[in-house]
Amino acid sequence: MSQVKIRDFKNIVFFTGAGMSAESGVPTYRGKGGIWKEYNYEEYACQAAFDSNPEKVWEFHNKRREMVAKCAPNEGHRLLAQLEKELDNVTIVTQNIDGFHQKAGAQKVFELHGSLWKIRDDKEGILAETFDAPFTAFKRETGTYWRPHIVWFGDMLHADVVEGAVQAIQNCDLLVSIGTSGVVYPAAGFPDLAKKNGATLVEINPQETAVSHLYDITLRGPATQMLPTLL
Ligand code: BV8
Repeated sequence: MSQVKIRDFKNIVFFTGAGMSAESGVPTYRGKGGIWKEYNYEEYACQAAFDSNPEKVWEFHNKRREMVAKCAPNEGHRLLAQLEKELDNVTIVTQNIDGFHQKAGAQKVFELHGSLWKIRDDKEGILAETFDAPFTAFKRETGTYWRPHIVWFGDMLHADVVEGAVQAIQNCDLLVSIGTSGVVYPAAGFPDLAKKNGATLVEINPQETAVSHLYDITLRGPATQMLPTLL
């Protein structure tokens, strides 16, 4: 049982990574079967690749749309959404792009790395959302292309999202990190902001991570089993 109980805290942030959706069947990035083990992001998931071969980049992202569309939020996503409804101040800051927190009913979600379901036309400056899987109308009549609204390596994170996420993290008294390897910056540095402001930090991950030393409590197990021990 965990000696930390969520209801003993007032301002709670759940900081999630790909491990949050592992039990939904969505592959993680760096573990066994990880996405970046199978695909070189420089060929399929970065601005330069998109500029030189948008069709190839869309083929990769449509594979991911179809694969995620076959999966569903798990017990862990549902529990976080329920806690957000029940408690006064719960915020979810996610590195995930699958939209499963929202699909499970969560409202206050900051998507640090964008969304698989959002698209944008940088030339026209427009943002849209489509759950088509696959999304085939990526070449626009204007001759421009819809781009996945995803923060790729080398992209700046979206300032408004970072501002909201950092504000919640700096004001929290409990940060629970779930399913992240803590290697991608600037996101990986965010939990330290909470620590510097005196928050209690809990890490839920079956494995030791690059940032485990930051955490007051580490729960070594899968999210759906470890989260209930915090109730
Ligand atoms: C930036 C998009 C400023 C979504 C991703 C050189 C050139 C350019 C940049 C850099 C550079 N060197 C360093 C950088 C910065 C770079 C970076 O940090 N690189 C790292 C790898 C060294 N960061 C950036 O580029 C960021 N932008 O810095 O802008 C800038 C600009 C120009 C030049 C310099 C700086 C943008 C980062 C965003 C990258 N986008 N993907 C997509 O395509 O899918 S990366 C990818 O990593 C995802 O976004 C993912 O969210 C993120 C983090 O991964 P995790 O979520 O932690 O997943 P992972 O698989 O790693 O771990 C899963 C964990 O779950 C494991 O620990 C496992 O044990 C655990 N687990 C498994 N099962 C369970 C579980 N846990 C609980 N329960 C379970 N059941």
